[in-house]
Amino acid sequence: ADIISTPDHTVVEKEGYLLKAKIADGGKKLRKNWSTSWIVLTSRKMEFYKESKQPALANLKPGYKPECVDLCGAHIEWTPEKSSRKNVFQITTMSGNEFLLQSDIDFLILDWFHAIKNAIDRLPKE
Ligand code: I3P
Repeated sequence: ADIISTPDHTVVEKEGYLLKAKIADGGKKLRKNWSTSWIVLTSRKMEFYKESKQPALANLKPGYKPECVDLCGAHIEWTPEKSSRKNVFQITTMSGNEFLLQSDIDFLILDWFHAIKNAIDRLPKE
């Protein structure tokens, strides 16, 4: 496969659609609201883009910024108790943001879990 490079020259390790729910912001609980997100994983961060029939166009609107998650010092764990859906894991950032990610497709969510876990394990813890 081609190596895809972002404008800041970080290599995209994985990208694709998952269901996402942000459940805490800076330690403050949020109401759970699942939505489909286009997710881009690089060595030290994840970006969540809004879903759209034309994702490239919607996300290139002037001023649009994807939600960016710093994986440095983050935790990842399976959290079956946090949802009635299957295949849910949680990412918790150093800043106290919590995201649930989900897919009904077993191999797909496993691939994502291991890709994110590997990225976290390669990074310094703080
Ligand atoms: C929530 C919504 C979520 C559900 C959540 C509900 O209701 O139905 O889909 O999470 O369950 O509270 P509302 O839209 O009224 O906020 P799951 O789909 O992950 O089960 P929860 O409160 O048990 O997290």
